[in-house]
Amino acid sequence: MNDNKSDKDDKAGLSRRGFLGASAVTGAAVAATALAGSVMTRESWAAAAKDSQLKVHVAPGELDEYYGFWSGGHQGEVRVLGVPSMRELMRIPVFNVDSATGWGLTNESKHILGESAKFLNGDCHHPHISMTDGKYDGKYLFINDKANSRVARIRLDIMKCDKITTIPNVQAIHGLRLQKVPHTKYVFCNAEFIIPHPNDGKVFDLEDENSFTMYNAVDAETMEVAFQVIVDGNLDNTDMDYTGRFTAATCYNSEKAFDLGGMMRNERDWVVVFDIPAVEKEIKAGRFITLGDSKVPVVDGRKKDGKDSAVTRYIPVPKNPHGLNTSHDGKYFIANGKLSPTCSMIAIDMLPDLFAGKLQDPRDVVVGEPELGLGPLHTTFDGRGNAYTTLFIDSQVVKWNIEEARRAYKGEKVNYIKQKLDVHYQPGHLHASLCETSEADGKWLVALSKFSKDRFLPTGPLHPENDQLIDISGDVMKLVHDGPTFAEPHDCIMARRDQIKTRKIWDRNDPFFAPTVAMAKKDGIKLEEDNKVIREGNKVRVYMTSMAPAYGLTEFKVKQGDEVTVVITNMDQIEDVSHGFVMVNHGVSMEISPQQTSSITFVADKPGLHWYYCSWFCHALHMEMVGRMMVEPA
Ligand code: RUQ
Ligand code: CUA
Ligand code: CA
Repeated sequence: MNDNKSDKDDKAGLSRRGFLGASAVTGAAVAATALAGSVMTRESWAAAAKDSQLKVHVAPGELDEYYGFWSGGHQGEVRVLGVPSMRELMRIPVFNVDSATGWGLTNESKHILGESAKFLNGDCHHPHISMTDGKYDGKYLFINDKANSRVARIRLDIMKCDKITTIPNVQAIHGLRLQKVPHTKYVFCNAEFIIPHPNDGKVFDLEDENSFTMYNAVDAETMEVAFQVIVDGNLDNTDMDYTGRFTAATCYNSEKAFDLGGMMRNERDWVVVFDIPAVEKEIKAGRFITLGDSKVPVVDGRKKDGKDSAVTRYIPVPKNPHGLNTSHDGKYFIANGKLSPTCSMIAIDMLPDLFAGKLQDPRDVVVGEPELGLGPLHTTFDGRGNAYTTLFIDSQVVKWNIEEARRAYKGEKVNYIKQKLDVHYQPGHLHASLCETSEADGKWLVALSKFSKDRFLPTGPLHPENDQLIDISGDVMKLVHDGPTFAEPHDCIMARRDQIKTRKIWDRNDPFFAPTVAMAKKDGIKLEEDNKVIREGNKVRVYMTSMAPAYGLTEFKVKQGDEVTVVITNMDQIEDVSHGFVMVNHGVSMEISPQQTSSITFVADKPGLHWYYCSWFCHALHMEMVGRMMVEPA
């Protein structure tokens, strides 16, 4: 133990030694201090967190217990971290362009991006892993793009994006969650903004009944849009239950306003609940429309003359609610009040009665509305009956007991608040290990703080965000790690490492590069052996292999103005021997990992000699892994 009392300790009127001494004798001392509601300083928490910090240290060569998948926000990618070390393991480009892997540059990635390759930006928020029976099955990870209204899928065996879908006739896909039970058949995604239909510039009025937004379901396997549901108001976040029947979404703009003042007018907005089998029934019965040239069935889920639709119910909750979280026990949809200090607990087992018209008032399904603090945004769970909610304005995570909050709502005198922990600062999402599955294990919690202010070395006007790791395995939360991150991990999830199974080298039959394999076949090329140039008019295809430290072709000749496609197949079988291909001064760069085929197309517009080189350090003679393109003048 540290025997030197620091200046800071004195200023804070605290003896770190004394504090640690007490907690060392019995952990209960820490609990008592925290539960008494005393505000703990940075120093005292640091001391209390000492033992937790030991758990965070993953020694060199050791592996983390959890995979963390972080949204890269408006940077457009997904990041893979190890938890609890918080070490960044990998980045998966999705809605961005990436010069290391060539995502957005290679033909394989452009094929996956399709139409949306024209966008160079994205804004992803919500990563979620496919499930079977309410548990992660490790197959796919899905993520939204708010900026260009898209949903992407990542194959977790190779950790590459393999499909991107643009949702038609909507603007800004925000909330995204998956069907949990019996398996992820649908990806549910919220289109946030209300727009006129058709949006052809003739009407700009949001009051019009032809102005609306839609709740969307994407088929997880085909990635085609399965259906859309028109809603009243707008849509923020969403989640699904553990029966496979209901999903719910928050709406902060029940006012259908177009400015800040208008969006805050109502004291209550609502949670809209969707009966998914009922939507499927409507479509089967032909009760749907289509919009524009989209063929996607659209079901109307709005109230008509005060009467509910067949597929939705609107449950009033205060005020501009944001996060929507299903408790891990499947009992509640929890709507986070944002402009109200409360969370609203909706009893999922009462929803069949609500849909059957057996309840007088939709508010009857609200069975708890705990007062938690200022700015509740998102809630997570530890599997032991506690919920944890971020308080954006208070800069805290509040731990509260779910069933006690329900009893308090009935009038019982019970203090459901267990602890408030300062985080730094202004937290948005928070996520506890496995909390969105039935296996919530209550070990780690990450609070994704939007501001870091004074927590790190200054980096100019633009600051990093701060993803803080909190140990929730004991009776009290302990902050154990500050994690600076670049713009902007809205959300993250954690899966046990045994739930993710990755390939070490590519399968030659992988669909990721199947279109390139098909092209080679047409050209009569054996990708694993041939080093050949095929010409078809001014289109030139250069096929070569690579094996450390050499390309199969160290020179090729083309004519100025030719459209050149370089196709490289990496014949190395050894794990980790990735090659690259860069054509100098041509904006050409890509990754070719062991047993992968990658291709990239460019115009040879400059006569002369142009070197190409390997960009991934693969061998002692990596620098020598080069070749020359010779371009004859036109
Ligand atoms: S939302 S900070 Cu984009 Cu996930 Cu709540
Ligand atoms: Cu191949 Cu470096
Ligand atoms: Ca509102």
